[in-house]
Amino acid sequence: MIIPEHGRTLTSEEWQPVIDELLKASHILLTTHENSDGDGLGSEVALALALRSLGKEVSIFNPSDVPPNYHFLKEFYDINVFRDRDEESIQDIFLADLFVVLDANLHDRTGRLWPHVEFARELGKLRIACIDHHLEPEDFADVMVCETYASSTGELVCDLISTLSEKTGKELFTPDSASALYAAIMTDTGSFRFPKSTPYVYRLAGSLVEKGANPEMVYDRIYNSLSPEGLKLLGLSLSSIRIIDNGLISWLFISREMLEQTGSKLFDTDLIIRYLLSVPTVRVAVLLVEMQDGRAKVSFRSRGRIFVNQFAKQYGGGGHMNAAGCLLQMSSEKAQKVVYDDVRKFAREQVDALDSPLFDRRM
Ligand SMILES: [Mn+2]
Repeated sequence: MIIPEHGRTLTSEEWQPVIDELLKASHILLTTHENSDGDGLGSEVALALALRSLGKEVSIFNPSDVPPNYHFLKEFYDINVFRDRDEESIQDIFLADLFVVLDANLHDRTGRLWPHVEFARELGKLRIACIDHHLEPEDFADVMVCETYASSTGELVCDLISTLSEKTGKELFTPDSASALYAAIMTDTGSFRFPKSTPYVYRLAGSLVEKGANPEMVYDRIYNSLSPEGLKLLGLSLSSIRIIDNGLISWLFISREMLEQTGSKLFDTDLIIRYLLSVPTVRVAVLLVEMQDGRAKVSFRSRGRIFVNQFAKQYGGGGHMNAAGCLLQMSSEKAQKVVYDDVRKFAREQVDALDSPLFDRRM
């Protein structure tokens, strides 16, 4: 593994298999994971713009809607939601000769698109590429660039577009694609704070600003985006946060009732989780949201070397060392009970291991 502090870019030989697929294809379909975020959306918009200027037919189809604070990306490129029963959506998959999955490394993260993609693949010509930075990729695509050293998929896509520009002798960055990539990298690094914010990432952000990215607009659109209803939910949530186990864990349950009472939506909860780590003793934060369809959405955050992705994995979820999540197919009452007991045990074990003299702090 590459030492994160130094950052790096892939060599053009390492990109070659992906570039071959991109240049060979004429109709390319891009997608990202369910409950899309800034990294997935910014990456697909930037790549779509670059591929379009190479004369490719490119469409973006996602398994879920674009959250309102990312709507500005739709002004740069059309982002469609894939509808199972919409003939045109399905048609697009069958017309494509390359399907590119961004910011996800498991086939089922593409949600309702997957059965159609699989069918199109069986019928013949559809190839699959995957570009991602999450841990533990599944071998589901024909070509994969899965690099966990990268702060974001945006960082990798930036590298890819630079390599494509070199190979084709065309400048493929525009102010719009630069802003989209800046949004991708900014959101996935927690505004350039997380451990993978290497000197390289800061230089990359600078180079995107040179290419015309607008950091002020991007930040404002993404973070100053609470609706009045969301702000009410924030107030209610802040007073419901529980800090347990001597400040080690922060816990918040957002019920359907809280969402309904404030008139807020599921995406409003995404902006609330950051407050759960605002108490310095907290090492593990848990946000559990009761969804309309009866499932429970659980998000985990951690401080330091605590691998919440490992914890989320036992429930079929995943993510990164400090940010992970899962969807539980059970009532929120049951989910609360299960996760509450498990997370207390997990946090205690993790912290004991970190405090042990056997733990190498240089890691
Ligand atoms: Mn990402």
